[in-house]
Amino acid sequence: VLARSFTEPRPSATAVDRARSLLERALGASKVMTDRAQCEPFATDDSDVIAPVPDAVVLASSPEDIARTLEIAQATEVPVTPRLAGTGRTGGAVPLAGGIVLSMMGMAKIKEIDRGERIAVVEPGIITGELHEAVEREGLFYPPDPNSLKMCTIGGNVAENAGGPRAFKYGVTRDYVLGLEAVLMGGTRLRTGRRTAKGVTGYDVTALLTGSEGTLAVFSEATLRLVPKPPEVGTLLALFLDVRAAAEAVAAIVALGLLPRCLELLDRATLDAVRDRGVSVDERAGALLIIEVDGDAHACERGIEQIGEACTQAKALDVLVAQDAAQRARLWSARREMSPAVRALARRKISEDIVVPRRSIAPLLDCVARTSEKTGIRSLTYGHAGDGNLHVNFLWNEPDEIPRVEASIEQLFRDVMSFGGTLSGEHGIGILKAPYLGLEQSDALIDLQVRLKRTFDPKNLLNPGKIFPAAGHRAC
Ligand code: LAC
Ligand code: ZN
Repeated sequence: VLARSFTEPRPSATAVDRARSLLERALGASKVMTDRAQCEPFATDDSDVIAPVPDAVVLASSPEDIARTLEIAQATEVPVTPRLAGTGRTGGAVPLAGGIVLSMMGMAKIKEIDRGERIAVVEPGIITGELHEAVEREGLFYPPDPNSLKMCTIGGNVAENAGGPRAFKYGVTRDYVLGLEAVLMGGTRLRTGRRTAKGVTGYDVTALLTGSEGTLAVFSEATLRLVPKPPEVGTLLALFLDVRAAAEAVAAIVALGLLPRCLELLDRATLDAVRDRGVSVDERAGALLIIEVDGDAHACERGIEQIGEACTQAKALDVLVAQDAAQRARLWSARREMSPAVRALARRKISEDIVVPRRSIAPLLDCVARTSEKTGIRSLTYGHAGDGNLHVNFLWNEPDEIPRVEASIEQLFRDVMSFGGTLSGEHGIGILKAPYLGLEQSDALIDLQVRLKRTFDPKNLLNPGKIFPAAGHRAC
C-alpha cells in the first residue's frame, strides 16, 4: 500500500488471448507462463513501483525465442517489457501496461573470452559478478561494478548503462560495450558495433541502445571490452568532521590529478545508520571517504601516500590504510552494510542517483538538508563522490507522506539543475524520473528522442511508459 502504482493503457482481452496462444504454439508451453500467481513476481522490481501483473511471462532461451516473442507482440499489439534480474531502481523492468514480460534470465552463458583481443562475448542473463570472476581467472578485468553485482546481469547493466564505485577510474557500462546482437520489435535480428579495438562505421547504434532502458530493442548477446587485471589494490578510509571537509578532500584529490579507482562518500546520517548496525566508526566522524587505488605495487604505494597526504591536508580526523585483504574487506564493510542499514531506518525509501560537478557536492548537500527541514522528510546521502554522483535517499513510513516525498524529490532535482548537474548518473529514468525529464532536457531534445523511439517501435509496444513524460500516467 505504501508503494506507488502507475499504469499505462492495457491490451484488450482478445489481444491477450491471441498473444498467449500464439506464444504457446511458437515457443512451447514450458516457456510461456500465464498463471496469475506465477506471473505476479514480474509486476515489480527493486524500485518498489507496483505495475499490473503481466498477462504472460516468456522465458526465452535463445535469440529465436526473443524474435518470435517480439513478432507476436507486434502482430497482436500486446505490449512487451524485457526483463532480467529486476534489480533496477527506477522501474525499468516493470510492465506498466501488463501484457508480456520477456525474461532472458535463461540465457546466461559466457560464449567466449578472447585473451589476445581482450573481449568477452556473453549472453544477457550472465550475472555481472560471475563475469568478473571468469575474466579475472584469465588475468583480465571487467570494471563496471554496480553494488548489486551478485544479482544483477550484464543485459540489465547494458539496458540501464549501469555504473558503480569503480566508474570513477574506469567509466560505466557503455565504455565497455563494443557490440550487441539486438532484436527489434517485430522480430528483426541485427548486430551492431564491432569486436575490434577501433571502429567508426556508421552511427554508433551500440551506444544508443546501451542505456535505452529496454525501450528500443532487446539484447540477445553483448561483446564487451576487457582490460588487464590490475595486479594490486590498496584501500584507504578517511574520516572527516563533516561532509564539507570530505568534499574538499575529494576536490583536492581530483585537482592533484590522482586517479583512485573508487572515491566513495558517506554522510553523517549514513554513518549513524551504519553505526546502528553495529559497525564501529569513530564517534567524531561526520563523514567518511572510502578510497581505493589499483595498479602495480609501486603505483599503489605512491597513490596511497599522495591521497593520504591530500586527506590530511583537508583536515581528515584519521586516515586508515588496509594492510591486507581481510582488513580491506573490513574497510568495505561500512559501504556494504549501507543498503540494509538504510532500509532498516524506515518502511520506504527512494534512492536517487543525481550527479553534480564535484565542486558543488557540499553546496548540494546543504540544499538537501534545507529541503528535509522544510518538508519533514528524512534524507541521507552516500555515493560515488569522485564522479559527483550521489545517492540522496529519502525515507518515509506512511502513504500520507508521499506528497512531501514528491516535493522533496522535485526540489532536489531543481537544485541539481541549478548546479549544472544531471538527473541520473547510473539508475536511469525509468518511470520514477520520467515526470522530471523536462527539468533537464529541452522539448526539442525530448521530441527527437520520442521520434527515434517511434522509428524503432512505431506502435509504442516495447516497454511503454518509460523515460518520457506522458500526461496522466502518474497516480500515487
Ligand atoms: C549504490 C547503488 C544504489 O551505489 O547504486 O549502492
Ligand atoms: Zn551507485
